[in-house]
Amino acid sequence: MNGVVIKTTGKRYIVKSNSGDILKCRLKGKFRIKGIKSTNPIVVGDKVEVEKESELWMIIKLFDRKNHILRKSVNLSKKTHIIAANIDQAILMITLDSPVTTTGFIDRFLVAANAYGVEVFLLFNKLDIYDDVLLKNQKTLTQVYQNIGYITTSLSVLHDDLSEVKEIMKDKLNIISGHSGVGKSTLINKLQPNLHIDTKEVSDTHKQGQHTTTFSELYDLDFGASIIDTPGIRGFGLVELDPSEIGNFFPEFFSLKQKCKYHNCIHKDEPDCAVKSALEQEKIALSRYKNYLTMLEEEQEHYRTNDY
Ligand SMILES: Nc1nc2c(ncn2[C@@H]2O[C@H](COP(=O)(O)OP(=O)(O)O)[C@@H](O)[C@H]2O)c(=O)[nH]1
Ligand SMILES: [Mg+2]
Ligand SMILES: [Zn+2]
Repeated sequence: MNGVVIKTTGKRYIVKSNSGDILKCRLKGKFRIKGIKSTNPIVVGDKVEVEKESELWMIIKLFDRKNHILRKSVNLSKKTHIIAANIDQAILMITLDSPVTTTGFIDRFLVAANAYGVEVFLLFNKLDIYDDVLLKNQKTLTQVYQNIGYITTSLSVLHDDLSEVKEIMKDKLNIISGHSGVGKSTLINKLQPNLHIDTKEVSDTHKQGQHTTTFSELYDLDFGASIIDTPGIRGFGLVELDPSEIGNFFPEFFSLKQKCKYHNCIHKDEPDCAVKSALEQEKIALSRYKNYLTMLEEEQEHYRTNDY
């Protein structure tokens, strides 16, 4: 019988079978995923085959993953912790006030999601508290991200109807991210009031260095979507990128790359760079280019310090 892992707690795995049964399972044998040194072999979102063996349900097979997302390495063993697998869409909730979400944060998130092969839905929240200036900034930002192909919605989760959001979430396995205080719990509670999921976050200082004992959980929502709740995780860690790769994860840069004079152009100091000309013609947003340069410099710095 096949199903999806909806919760993991240590050695226990809760699987929802394709016919809707909730099964407590254990792992049969060892599951090693090629190329990943991970602390956890099977995660929420994994598609598995289960079999009953003398009263106990066993996971006997892990099906190939469409993608998986990682948490930043939290210890020195270089092992990674996989948060979830088979994500269809990450919802990035953004507010321009209370709290402020910077374009630096947004663009970094988009690069990570792109590298993981996860689609992103940008949800701007708290429009009810924006003044004219913020509303104008919000419009500009929406335009920037729509122009490069992202789906965006802007609203007040507290006051507005959520049918558009539901439509975008429908038939997908979603994961929700964004700074603490942007309104993630408010959204989930309004989407499904009877869920009572624990959406509170651990404090910022604890979040960074420590290994939190919170576990992700997958919920099926009544309107036909699924959502993964990952307590304490507002973004996801990025596997190290080669500086020359970063531009590939900016879709509007990637589509111009062929026109750069050098095939390995990093769109910085090279002559005849199609990305820089597009920037001069205002076809590429300055904020995107600046955030790209920042990421590039950080990765280059990283490379240097790791160069023994
Ligand atoms: N003004 C306004 N406040 C909101 C809106 N959505 C959420 N909030 C408030 O923002 C605060 C943080 O929301 P919460 O859902 O806990 O954020 P989370 O940390 O992302 O889960 C709460 O006081 C919410 O009532 C909104 O659309 N407008
Ligand atoms: Mg919350
Ligand atoms: Zn270039």
